[in-house]
This record gives sequence, C-alpha cells and structure tokens, in this order.
Amino acid sequence: MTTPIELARVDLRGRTPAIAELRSALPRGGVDVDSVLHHVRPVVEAIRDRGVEAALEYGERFDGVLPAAVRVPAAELEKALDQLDSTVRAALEESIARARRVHADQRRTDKVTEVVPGGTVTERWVAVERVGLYVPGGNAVYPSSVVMNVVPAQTAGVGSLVVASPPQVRFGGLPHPTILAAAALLGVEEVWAVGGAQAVALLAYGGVDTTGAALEPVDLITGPGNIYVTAAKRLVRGLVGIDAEAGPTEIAVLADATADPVHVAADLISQAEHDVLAASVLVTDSAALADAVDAALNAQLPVVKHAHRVREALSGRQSGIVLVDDIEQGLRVVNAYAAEHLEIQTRDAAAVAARVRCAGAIFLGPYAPVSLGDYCAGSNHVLPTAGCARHSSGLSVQTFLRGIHVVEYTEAALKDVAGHVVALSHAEDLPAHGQAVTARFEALS
Ligand code: HSO
Ligand code: ZN
Repeated sequence: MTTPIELARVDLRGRTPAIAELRSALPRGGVDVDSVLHHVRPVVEAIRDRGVEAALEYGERFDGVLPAAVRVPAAELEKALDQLDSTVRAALEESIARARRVHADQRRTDKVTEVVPGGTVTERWVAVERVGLYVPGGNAVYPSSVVMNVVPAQTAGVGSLVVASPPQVRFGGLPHPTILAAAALLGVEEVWAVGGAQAVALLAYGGVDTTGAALEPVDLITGPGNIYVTAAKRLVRGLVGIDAEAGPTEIAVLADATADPVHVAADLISQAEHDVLAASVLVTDSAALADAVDAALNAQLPVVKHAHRVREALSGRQSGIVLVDDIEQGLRVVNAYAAEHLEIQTRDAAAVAARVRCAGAIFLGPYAPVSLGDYCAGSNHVLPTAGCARHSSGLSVQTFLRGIHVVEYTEAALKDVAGHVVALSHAEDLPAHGQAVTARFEALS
C-alpha cells in the first residue's frame, strides 16, 4: 500500500495579503543556478580556449561517450527519419503544421513612420543570422521541443540553424534518433553531437571538428536544459543572446465548482510527470473541488507510469492547493504567481481569462489541457517559468528578430529641428552633438 497523497493547502480565505506577502505565501520551488556556476565556469573557459578538444574531454567525462565527430553526418539524419515510427512521424508533422500556422501570423512587417514632412524612421525587422538550439538528451527526449524552437526561428527567416544534443552511449555516440529525425523533418541540416554546458560553450565560441570541419559560432542560443546548461547560458550571455533561463515546468489551474476534478487531477499529473521539481498548483474557491481533486489524484496515481516522479513533484513545496474566497481573489493569486501554464476551468472562462495579466500561456475552458499545448495546439511550449511571466513572453518569431531603426531626414527637416538638438546638447553639456548638426548649415552659408 502506498501512502495517499494530499496536496499541501494554502488557505487565503478571508485574507488580503499585499503582493510581496502573497508571492511568498504561494507554493514555489526554485533552482539555485548560482550554486553550480563555479563548476561550469572552468568548462566554458576550457572550450573557449581549446575548442572541440576540451568539449570532447568533458563530454567523455560527463556523458561517458566520445562521438566519432561532433557534426552528425547527413546520412545519419536521413537514416533516423527513415526509421522513425510512422505514427510518431504523422504526429510530428501535424504538430509542425499547426505551429507553422500560428507562428506565420507572428511575422512582422517593416514600418515607416513619417515623423515630420521629410523626416522618417523605419523600423526594419531583421532575423538573427545564426541560431543554436540546445536539445537535452538523457531521460528527457523531447522532439516536440525541437519543433517549438525550430519553427519560430525558421518563420523569422533565420538562415543558419544548428541543433546541439548530447551523444548517447546506446546510440553509438549519436544524439537520440528521434531528435535527429525531428531535425530532419524540419529541414535542419546541421546537428552537433554535444551536450550540457559543453554544448552551450561550443555554440558560443565555435571550434573545429576532429574531421577538420568548422563549427561556426552562433549569435543566439535557445532551448531548455538542466541547471548546468542554464549556468553555461548565463556565462556566455552577452557574447551571444540567450532565451530565458528555463526552470522546472509549472501548471496552475484556476477552477471553480464547475470544473471536473478528474480532468483537473489529470492535468496536474501531466506536468508533474516531467520532473520531481515540477510544480502543480490548483487555485480554487471550492473546498469541495479541492477534496475531489485530492481523491482523483489518488485514484489516478496507481496507473501513472512515472508515479514516483509525480508523487515527489506533487508532495514538493512547489505544489499545492490555494483556497480563495472567490474567483476575484483567485485572479489576484494567479496574477501574482505568473505561472508558465495557466488553465482556466471556471464559469465564463473566457471572461475570467481576459482578466489574467501574468501567465506564460493560458488554456481556456474544459477542452484545452496543457498537454495539447505541449504538442499540437499550434502555440509554443517554450514559456517563461519561475514567475518570469510577469515580464517575459514565451518563444516566438519575435525572439529571433531584431528591430533596426533606419533614420532618414531631408536637409530642410534637419534644419527645422536643429535648434532643439542644440538646446538638448547644451543641457547635457555635450555641445559637439549640437555642432554636428549646425556644421551642416554653417558650411552651406
Ligand atoms: N510542458 C513542457 C514542454 C513539453 N511537454 C515537452 C512535453 N514535452 C514545458 O512547457
Ligand atoms: Zn509537458
């Protein structure tokens, strides 16, 4: 007999805590990336100084495998695609098609603003030149994450894309075949068999493969990874751009008495399945629903494949049930929590969802479970965690674009504003700034 599980409860009924107090009252874990920086820094520096040779040394030590070459041969990509299970292939194709549809609508067009007659500022959107997508290996093999990283990059117009994923002992030093197949399906031709912090450093600094082929450095690195990958991203940030620091996955469900406890429990379990540190949080104004969800969790756990992981995630300090007076207070709670994924399972779900200000993605109503978004909704599943949804968005076409302002003024338009430029330059004691404008007209007169 396994011990029944009961989600920890935070009872906020009758209380109106200020925002800081509210945030600290809510269940939340945390990963201390700083604590591993001193392990990761020497790895990154060795790869900066000694390139592929150092990456292979560390790879052999950490992954226990030495790939024949870092660059995966094209024939291996084709082979992996040929051997991909046809059901998985069809599902990936559907996932890609839906994601492409949504991301195509995120394209930005250049915009010309006529500030004054003769004076324009054009915002020109230019894709990042070269992007490195990190795809973890090991226990978590997520071809869906290849889709979610590659589709927005390709849609943005990124010309050069490289996927890096750890070599696996069981696949003769190649990355997982499903990862290779997903890359091939998306038309990615460049895949490197390198993982962990080494992969991030090699993407940032580049190197020369043992075959003599150049591994060109990238401009931006995206993709999830463990704490070491995150630490390495933090160390190379600036030299290259990085996406957000991904923490363990989170689901929050805002539900009232109309929600089906069996579905809520299934959704809480679905994200807990990722990681012992994953967070599953229910926010509800119905104590009866809270009890029913606890019961449903226990009814479902015996048939859950990764029950050990799920139990640990659900019992961790990052998971729990928050009891609130009403949906109004529930909204305050979910906005303060800023979940990576937020499900709204209430009466008038659309109206409630419209009032959510902070969430990575919102899953509205009874037929939009988070796992739909993980694979096949068309939305992106790379989303801000750890409360970062208060200030950041998930991966999108915008992640891979830079907006460049192009400033163009005629002589008359410049002359017209010259006095203001001069005045501001004097106010800042930078008179040469003003002089750069007036010199043009003094020379003429
Ligand atoms: N829920 C994860 C993404 C994922 N789920 C990949 C399954 N595979 C973070 O959004
Ligand atoms: Zn998931």
